[in-house]
Amino acid sequence: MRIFSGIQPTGRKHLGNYIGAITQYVAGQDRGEGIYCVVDLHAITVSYDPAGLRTAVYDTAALLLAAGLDPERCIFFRQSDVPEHTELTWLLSSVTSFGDLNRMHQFKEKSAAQRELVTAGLFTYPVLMAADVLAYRAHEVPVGDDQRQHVELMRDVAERFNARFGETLVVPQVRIPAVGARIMDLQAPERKMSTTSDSPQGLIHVTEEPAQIVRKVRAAVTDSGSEVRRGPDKPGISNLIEIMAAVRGSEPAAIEREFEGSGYGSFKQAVADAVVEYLAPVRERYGELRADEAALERALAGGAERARAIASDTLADVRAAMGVGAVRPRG
Ligand code: AQP
Repeated sequence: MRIFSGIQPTGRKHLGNYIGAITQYVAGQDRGEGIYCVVDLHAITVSYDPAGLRTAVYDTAALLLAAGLDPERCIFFRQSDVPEHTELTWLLSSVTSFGDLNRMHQFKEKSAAQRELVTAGLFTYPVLMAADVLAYRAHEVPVGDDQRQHVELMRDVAERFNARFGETLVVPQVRIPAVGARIMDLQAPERKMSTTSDSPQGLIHVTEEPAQIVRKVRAAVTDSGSEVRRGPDKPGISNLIEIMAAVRGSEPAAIEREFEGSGYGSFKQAVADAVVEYLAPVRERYGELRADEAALERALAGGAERARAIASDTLADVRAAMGVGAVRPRG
């Protein structure tokens, strides 16, 4: 079983990224061959600062290592160090439907939010994401719920490629966690917790100070009732129940039973304490790992070399199947 996922080096990672994606990456190391990358080429599709991008790659790399990725037990690298991703993007763009790209929710949301240039790169972002995964012939893609549509698209791309050029690529399955697939903003629980959100009080960073975490959870928006239960009329409390279940490794129904009759105040305090405890070891390790950029660079470079060996093989098959380039001598 080969598992692949990528994460953007944008800003500080939040609790949604951690629960929805990062914990799945770490668990993937025990279930199969995990291949994970920091997708710096995705990050350049919106306005960004070049110097800040390098720093953000180190921030994200240190966070993933602190969370438990082990370069000895998985392949962990920086996307731009493996140029096969970009070549494969171009080749796959010839089997990607313009109409499908035009229906991507993320493009619609991000292009609407862009104050300056809406780039072609933002539009073709899902093709690069398809190339990331298909280059490794991965079987499974662990992501949060917001990435479901992009994985559907890459499955279509792989199927269309195989139908047109012969069986070459693996059609991957999406893997979305049963609990915590879509952690919502604490201040606006009808929308997902998001890096680019304009409500800093609505998101918890993985490396945030414990006192800040407590303050934000206690200030989370809830409804006027007092019962700790899920419901469409209770998006704020439902979100806190989901967070509590995810950090405890339990089920939302079990959380509802445990906190029946306890009231919002004490429930929020319990959630805050649980989140602080959950993130504390990561925050501590992050501080140590982030301080040594040379070690981070070595880890990423070693991973890129191993990744490239796999991706270049796939690319050679893709080129051959498409009739692109010189005929390959049979080895
Ligand atoms: N709120 C969320 N709940 C659960 N999972 C989430 N993910 C993102 N938000 C939530 C999952 O995190 C992984 C990495 O996402 P990314 O590479 O897109 O990183 P990002 O851009 O920093 O994440 P955001 O917050 O999604 O940013 P914007 O502001 O761009 O919307 C993915 O697997 C994603 O599903």
